[in-house]
Amino acid sequence: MFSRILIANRGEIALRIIRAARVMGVESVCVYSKADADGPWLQHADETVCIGEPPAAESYLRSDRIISAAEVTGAEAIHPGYGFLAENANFAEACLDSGFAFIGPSPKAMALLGDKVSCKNLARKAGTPIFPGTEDAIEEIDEALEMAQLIGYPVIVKAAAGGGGRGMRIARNDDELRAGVESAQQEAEAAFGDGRVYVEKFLEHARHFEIQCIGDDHGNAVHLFERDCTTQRRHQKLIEEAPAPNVDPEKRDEVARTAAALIREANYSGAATVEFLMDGDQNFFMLEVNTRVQVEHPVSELISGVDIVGEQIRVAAGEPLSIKQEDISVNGHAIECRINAEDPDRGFMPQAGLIETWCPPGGLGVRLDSHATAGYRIPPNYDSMIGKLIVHGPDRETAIARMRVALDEFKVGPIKTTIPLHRRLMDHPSFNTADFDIHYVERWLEEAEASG
Ligand code: MV4
Repeated sequence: MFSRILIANRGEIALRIIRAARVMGVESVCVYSKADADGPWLQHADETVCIGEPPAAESYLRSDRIISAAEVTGAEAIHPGYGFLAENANFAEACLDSGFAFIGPSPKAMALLGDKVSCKNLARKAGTPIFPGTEDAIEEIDEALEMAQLIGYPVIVKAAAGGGGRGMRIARNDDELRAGVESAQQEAEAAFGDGRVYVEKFLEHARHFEIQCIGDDHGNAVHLFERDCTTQRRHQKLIEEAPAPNVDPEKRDEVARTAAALIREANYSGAATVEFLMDGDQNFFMLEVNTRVQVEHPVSELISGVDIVGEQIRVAAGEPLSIKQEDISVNGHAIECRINAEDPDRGFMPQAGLIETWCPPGGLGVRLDSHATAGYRIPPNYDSMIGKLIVHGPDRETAIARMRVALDEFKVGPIKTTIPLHRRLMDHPSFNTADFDIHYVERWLEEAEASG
């Protein structure tokens, strides 16, 4: 095992990684920007190194400075967290070239799964269900038109290098498809320096479903069941839960097995999430694979009992996974609310500034993953998420009841947060019956806006 790792991230995930490392007897080095000099998580690190100015491009995205910090502090491995450099195969490669372990997949596996065209082809081989569509990037517009003829409209044009909703175009007829391929190619070229796009069937009303997987360097890959992430707004998840409500257990198990098979096929080491859409008949279609630890990993930890960040560190050190598939089962139900410093009444405008009141909730089955404290000043430079409130209970109803109480106890001010919005979502009929799709929050917020 490593004696020291470097954390190339900030905020709640930096704290989560410090805690997982310390539990394993591993020391942490945190790099930070000038905007984060007073970051409360730095108090828990064994050593800290300032790596630059507040803009991420001058600090958390500077792989050269991060690697220098690892060299001067004697770290043996680098954990990228999520966001920033976490899914940058060049960064993973640079870490390895400088003699550090990368706490994540090999650059090769990252690139293979990060490219949506090669990922989809690997999924086809592994038996992971995918949307019908083109097998390769479009070279001639006729390839897109012929595929649309075959699978029927609507179709969606996606960038091979895209993700998280960027570089997509929906087309409902040939004219829209011609225009969509052209503009998606241009946007992808400008955004990613890679203009390759492909076409697949577009699903209108879907639920967002994802399988948590972990692999090691010994050919093992397990899944920790699924999460439902349907409650989202503008590609930003608001609530995640596990297991997914109202899904036939046989269907869940089958898709989970195919997701683990995909990870195994990629010789993948580390944590990965295979994302799917689910239609009204419980058919699954893979969207993409995330090659990092995700924000919402705690719900999977609570239902499975597995320390996902701990396993990431373990497998990066070359050890086998500490768990076998047959030993993992679902225990109860977990729900996570992302607490963002945003004002839902003003278009979710990010709220920087001093937190004066911070009264966190507690009690049976309540977990708060947050770096915030009373007296913490939220810098304006980064993501607005200031914490995650996660509850666990024997069933979904109990978990919702515990979340309502925890949200009622949770007092933050004068900064505006998404806590009151989450409290209202806990009473939303569609959330309670899990009779929802990826657009229900946006429809609900528009209705609320229209009726004042
Ligand atoms: C889709 C889709 C419908 N059909 N693909 C959006 C983000 C990216 N991960 C993939 N996305 C979608 N891909 C097909 N074939 C609808 C979306 C989508 C979406 C997916 C997950 C969560 C929220 C979403 C919001 C709008 C569109």
